[in-house]
Amino acid sequence: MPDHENRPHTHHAGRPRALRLGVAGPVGTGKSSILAALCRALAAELSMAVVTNDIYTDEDARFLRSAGVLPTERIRAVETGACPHTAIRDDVTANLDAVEDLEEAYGPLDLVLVESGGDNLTATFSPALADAQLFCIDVAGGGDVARKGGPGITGADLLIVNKTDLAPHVEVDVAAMVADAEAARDGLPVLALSRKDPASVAELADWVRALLVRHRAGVHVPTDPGPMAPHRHA
Ligand SMILES: Nc1nc2c(ncn2[C@@H]2O[C@H](COP(=O)(O)OP(=O)(O)O)[C@@H](O)[C@H]2O)c(=O)[nH]1
Ligand SMILES: [Mg+2]
Repeated sequence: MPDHENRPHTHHAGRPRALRLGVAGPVGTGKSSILAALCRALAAELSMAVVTNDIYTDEDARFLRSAGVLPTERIRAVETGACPHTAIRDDVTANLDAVEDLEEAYGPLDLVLVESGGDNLTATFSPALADAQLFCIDVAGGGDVARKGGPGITGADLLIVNKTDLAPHVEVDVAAMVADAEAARDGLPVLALSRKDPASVAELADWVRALLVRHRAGVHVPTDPGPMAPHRHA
């Protein structure tokens, strides 16, 4: 068993450690934008930090720092090399170190957001890293994406169908896409989101608030959406 699976869930004096919320999904579906929106919505009431994962660069961290949504030092980049899913799933050590460094430096924190260096539909977070995870797809990827399945779509704590403002331009029926997603998820929630639709952003922030309440009460159980399909690295 890898060492990280034995790490304790550390607690700051009587207070549960920060909720670690992963945001996964294919490249370009809007993960960084979701992190920015959550920081904007919640940073006034919660002590937050962010960890980004990129294959070759710290592009996502720089985007978030320049968005000015959190003090820049609370945004850390993990450069994953190779397949980004490795660092969020198979060996999460670098990410756990980044999260723990942030908690050490700025704790107690309420919420740490971890953005995956999204590669495809199959990458999800290990429960050793994320207490809960969002999986993000977007209407621009096509109305059929929700039917393509994969562990993120079927098992993430929340599935986001993002960029609904673009639906008319790409001829996607959002309601049908959400219905397909719900059919694939056996009762787990689906949220149609656009950063241009403040009500949907507020709904997302409320979902995170409710999750945090459950985390603090010790009743949230991290679940594993399941492993990715077997594959090989050249
Ligand atoms: N129209 C629209 N564009 C969005 C929305 N969210 C993100 N985008 C755009 O989608 C692109 C990719 O977003 P980003 O957050 O970097 O995706 P990531 O690769 O998943 O982190 C950027 O050009 C964003 O401006 C949205 O709700 N509506
Ligand atoms: Mg990003």
